[in-house]
Amino acid sequence: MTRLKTSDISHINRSLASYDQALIGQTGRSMFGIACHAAGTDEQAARAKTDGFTVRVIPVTSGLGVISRFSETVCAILAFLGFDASVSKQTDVAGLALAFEEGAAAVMMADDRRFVGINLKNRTVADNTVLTGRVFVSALSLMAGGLENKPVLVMGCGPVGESSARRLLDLGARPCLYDIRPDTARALHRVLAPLPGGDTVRVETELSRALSAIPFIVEATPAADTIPDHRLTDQVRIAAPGVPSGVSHTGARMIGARLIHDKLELGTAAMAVSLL
Ligand code: 2YG
Repeated sequence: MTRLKTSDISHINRSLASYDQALIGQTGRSMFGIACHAAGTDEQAARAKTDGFTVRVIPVTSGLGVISRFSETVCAILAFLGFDASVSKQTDVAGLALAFEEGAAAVMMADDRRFVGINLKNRTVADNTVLTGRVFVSALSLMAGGLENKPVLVMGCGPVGESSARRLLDLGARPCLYDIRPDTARALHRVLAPLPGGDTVRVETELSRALSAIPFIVEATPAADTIPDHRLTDQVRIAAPGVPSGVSHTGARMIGARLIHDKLELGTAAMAVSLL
């Protein structure tokens, strides 16, 4: 799993409003709306619940330690979405205890292994990896006008790719699994095959063939520039939860609104909505 750098996230706070507008243009729905689509909840009902839903973001110093601006950025995303969010004055155990003592509705925190939200009342755990896959597939579906019966290429068959493929099956799409390690793609195929729609799941070992045949792509790898610019046809639509982006800067300029990529926003929004 990729560890974010401060430089990955330092722009987020000041660009939330413009990113939200861009998403509305691309998908017809805001960050909050896409998160509701991923959670399968009604947007109006969810909005009503955010008021007074206090979320405490707790910096965690374990392992490789705090990422400067991480907690503040998570907090800014939550506040932008209408949650009553703040960064805890205390880190780690003290911060968690304080959240309970102050009656917070939920906490959000990340160590080197997991980034989670936890609803302190009903014990729901929102996992960033799982919800990032789900929310980017929702965004792709909204951008594409639905993915029912359509083949969708999933690049990267790790935890985000798996969550993406599961959501694709929920939406009636036909996941085509690719991983740089074919055995990883085959292992995911074995996991998905017994699920409803699992019989439509395919494994692709030749990336260039897949990219020339399938215009809908979920790029969930931790590598940069995995999709060569010359593969970016005017039919392609890409949701790219992988960090760094699998589409180059040149490629992103070429396909413009047909690419959705961010490093923290949509996943955090999906976590927050799933805690309501
Ligand atoms: O509290 C802190 O500042 C640090 N303990 C945060 C460490 C986060 C490590 N994890 C990552 O950087 C990413 N897995 C977060 C999610 C990226 C978006 N999918």
